[in-house]
Amino acid sequence: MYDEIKITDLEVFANHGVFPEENTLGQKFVFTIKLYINTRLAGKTDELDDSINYGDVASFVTEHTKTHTVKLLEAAAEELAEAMLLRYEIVKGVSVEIKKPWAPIGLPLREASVKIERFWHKAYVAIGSNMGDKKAYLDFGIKSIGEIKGCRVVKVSDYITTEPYGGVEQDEFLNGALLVDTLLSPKELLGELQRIELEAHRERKVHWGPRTLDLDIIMYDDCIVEDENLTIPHIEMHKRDFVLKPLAQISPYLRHPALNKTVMQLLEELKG
Ligand code: A4P
Ligand code: MG
Repeated sequence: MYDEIKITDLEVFANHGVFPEENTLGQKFVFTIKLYINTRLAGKTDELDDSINYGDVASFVTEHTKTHTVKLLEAAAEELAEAMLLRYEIVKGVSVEIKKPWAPIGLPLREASVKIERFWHKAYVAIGSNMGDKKAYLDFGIKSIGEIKGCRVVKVSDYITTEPYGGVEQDEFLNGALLVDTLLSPKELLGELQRIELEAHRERKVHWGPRTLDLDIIMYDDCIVEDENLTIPHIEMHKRDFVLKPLAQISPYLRHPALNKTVMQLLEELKG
């Protein structure tokens, strides 16, 4: 799907390790890095500015590894993958393989290694408020999401005023939708959204009742999640015009992975 820029077997002398002597004496680590990007533009323009300088990547990997000592190869790979995805805007994903030649376990192995792949994901978040200064709560929610490490707010719909849905007698809502590029897993994102709801003084008293700030994950890539605490796509999204209308404004052709219909189609069907 993506093109690949690859650095093979870059050697870095660093101090990662579980054993104290590893942290002081140091040892050799060998990196194989793949950056998943679209190289079409650079292929056409022949300009380095339209791609990524693999010399810069190699320096960054070296510098980062020398300055971020951890115990596990898993942690070294995770931190490095995240740092590269945050640093290089056009990179969609990375593969990081770290090999430790002659890992000190007292047995004659050639090397131990860890390899991970990490990607930016697309999450759609519905936002709503029907208490106090509703606009200020929505603004606060969006600003806070933008401040999460590993989240970028890419699109924000207009805010629309909507009648309360769900049978509870309450004030009208202000609703919106946003597209967020994220490095977080669905569960991690839910945790962050709930933290932000709490910061907005949200108290969970009445189910479907009044709230200062409600942040729901509507979709996450093409994922279907059915956990105890998390259902994606949002279980009621196709029944709610206060979700579909703002969503249609930012991504009309977004397709529900289970119903196999676009947001526009779902909205048309709901209108009947
Ligand atoms: N949960 C499961 N899946 C998700 C998901 N995809 N995103 C769980 C977010 N949370 C998800 O939510 C209850 C539990 O749902 C969470 O603990 C989470 O683990 P909550 O926000 O704590 O409680 P709630 O909001 O009272 O219930 P719920 O079901 O989230 O209500 P909704 O669906 O948010 O609906 N009318 C208008 N016009 N506009 C509105 O925005 N909102 C509601 C609330 C009712 N009527 C409305 C509006
Ligand atoms: Mg909710």
